[in-house]
Amino acid sequence: MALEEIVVTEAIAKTYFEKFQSAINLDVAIVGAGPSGLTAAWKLAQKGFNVAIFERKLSIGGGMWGGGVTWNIIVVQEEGKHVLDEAGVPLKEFKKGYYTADAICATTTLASKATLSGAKIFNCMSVEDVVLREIEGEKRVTGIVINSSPVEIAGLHVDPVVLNCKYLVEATGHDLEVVNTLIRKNDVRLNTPSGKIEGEMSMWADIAEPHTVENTKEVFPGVFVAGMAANACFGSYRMGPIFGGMLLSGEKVAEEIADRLS
Ligand code: 48F
Repeated sequence: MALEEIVVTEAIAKTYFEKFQSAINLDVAIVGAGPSGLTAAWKLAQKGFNVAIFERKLSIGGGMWGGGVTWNIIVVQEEGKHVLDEAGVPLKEFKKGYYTADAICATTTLASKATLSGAKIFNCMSVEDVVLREIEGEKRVTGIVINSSPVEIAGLHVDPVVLNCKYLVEATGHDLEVVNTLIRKNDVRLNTPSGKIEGEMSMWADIAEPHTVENTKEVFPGVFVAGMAANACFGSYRMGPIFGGMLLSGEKVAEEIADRLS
C-alpha cells in the first residue's frame, strides 16, 4: 500500500481535535503531570469522570523521572506502597518500611494507567490563568485558560483559549502557579490560615509526607491542591525523592472530588 502523507496529516488533525473537543467541558482539569497529577487522573478516570491533565513540558512525569539528583530510583514508604502495587510497578524492600522502584517504570506505568483508564493528557500545554465566576454570591473557579507552551516559551503575543471544568486540581509542584495567579489577580481569600499562600518550608520528610496528604484539599471554591503544591499552599516542608505522599495525595484528591461529583 502506498503511503500518503496527507492522510497522516488528516489523521492527526481530526483525531487531535476530537480529543480536544471532548475536553471542552471537563469534570476535572488537572494542572501538572507529576506523580500526584497522574495518580489523580488515573483514579478519576477509573471512576468514569471526564478528566484531563495539562502539562507544560513535552514530557510527563514532573519530578519523578529523575529520582534523586538524576539517580533514577524513587523511594516509597509503607503507606504509599499500595498505589504502586495496584499499578503493577515492581518494588524492592530496601529496609523495613522503605521500598525502591525504578523511576522510569513508575512514571510510565502511572501515565499508562491514567491514559488507558480514559484520562486525556495534553502535553506542551500551559495553564496560564483561571476563569472566575460569582455563583449564588460565591466566587468560584469554573474553568482554565490554556496556551501552547511553545507560544509561552517564545513569548509570542497569542491569546489563550478556555476550557470549562467542575473542579480544578493544582498539581504543579513547588511553584503553585495557578493559585499564585488566582490571588495575584483577584481580591480573594484562600482556605488557608492567613487567607494567603503560606509558602513552602525547607526539607523535613517525616513531617512533610503526612502533611502533603492532610493539605490535599479544596483551597478555593472549585480548586483543590495536591502533591507538593499542597504543602506550598498550606505551609509545610519539602521532602525530596520519597514519593508515597505524592501518590496518596493523588489518591485522596480523586476520592474527595469523586464524592462531590457524585
Ligand atoms: O513537581 P511535580 O512532579 O509535582 P508533584 O506531583 O510531585 C512532586 C515531586 O515530583 C517532587 C517532590 C517529591 O518528593 O517533591 O518534586 O507535586 O510536577 C509538576 C508538573 O506540573 C507542571 C510541571 O511542568 C511539572 O511537570 N506545571 C507546572 N506549572 C504548570 C505546569 C502550568 N502552569 N501549566 C501546566 N503544567
